[in-house]
Amino acid sequence: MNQVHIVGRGAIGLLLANKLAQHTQVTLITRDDDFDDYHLIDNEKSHAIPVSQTTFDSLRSKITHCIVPVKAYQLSQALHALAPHLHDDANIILSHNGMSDVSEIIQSLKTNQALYFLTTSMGGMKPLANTVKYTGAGLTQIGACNQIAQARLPSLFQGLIQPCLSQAQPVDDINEIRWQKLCVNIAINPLSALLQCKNGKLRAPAYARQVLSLLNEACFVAGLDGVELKLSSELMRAYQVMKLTAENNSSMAQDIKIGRRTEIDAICGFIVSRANRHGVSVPENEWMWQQIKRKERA
Ligand code: KPL
Repeated sequence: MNQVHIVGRGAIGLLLANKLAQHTQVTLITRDDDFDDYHLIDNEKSHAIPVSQTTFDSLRSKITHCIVPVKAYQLSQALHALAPHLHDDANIILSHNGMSDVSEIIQSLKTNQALYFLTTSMGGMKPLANTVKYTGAGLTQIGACNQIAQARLPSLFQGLIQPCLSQAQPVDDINEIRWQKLCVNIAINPLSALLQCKNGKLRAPAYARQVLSLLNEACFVAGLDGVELKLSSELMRAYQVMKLTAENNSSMAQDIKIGRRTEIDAICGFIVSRANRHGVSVPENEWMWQQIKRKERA
């Protein structure tokens, strides 16, 4: 696998760029070329991430492998800009918190363009626009979203992901994995953003009722959507992530702190919209969604 493009310069994009650059030529596609270099801080030590950079306007050749780690609400704009530059056989890897509807994206692809989704619990935060701080290792999972991706997943995994990411695995059912990650984000992100606290603080009994109600509603809605999630397993997963990332500020806590739009629409907002579709109510997710929207507006 000799070249990978990554859209944007978000925390996850830069963490992946740093890992993939060990074996692959990595090019970031950014809106402007403000920065000459990108850095990663790990354990107080900083090094340059060996990547090159381009903009959509300056792209000259077709892209064969592209990672799109942009927020759910930026996805359709990013894919629109990307589409004319994609090779007819391109592999496209999405990665973001929350849920997005991939069926529309799949319909817009050419017959041989493969779509994957990657989720990771690697931790990163950006102290500066061109710098990511590595805040913890975590599992990365990748799965296919369309049939052509299903067929190519083993070779993509062996050629691109496995050599660079030690804690990574290909998965058969990425939809179920996305729901599991959604539950983790529902339990941690909005509460930590409202309280402006580190993830570990949410393990306190004071927040147990809210975490339980949020996840109970999410598991119920998942069931209505045909995805069987056990409340006990999702609670265990969420509390384990709170423990593993105890010293981290969630991405939503950081977004609220610096006045940036959050991913709440694709997290609690997604549960509310699916619940509405099924004619059931999810008051805890609805409340959380509205609280974060209010904070965003403020
Ligand atoms: O995905 C995360 C995020 O911050 O967005 C978690 C898993 C909650 C880690 O902080």
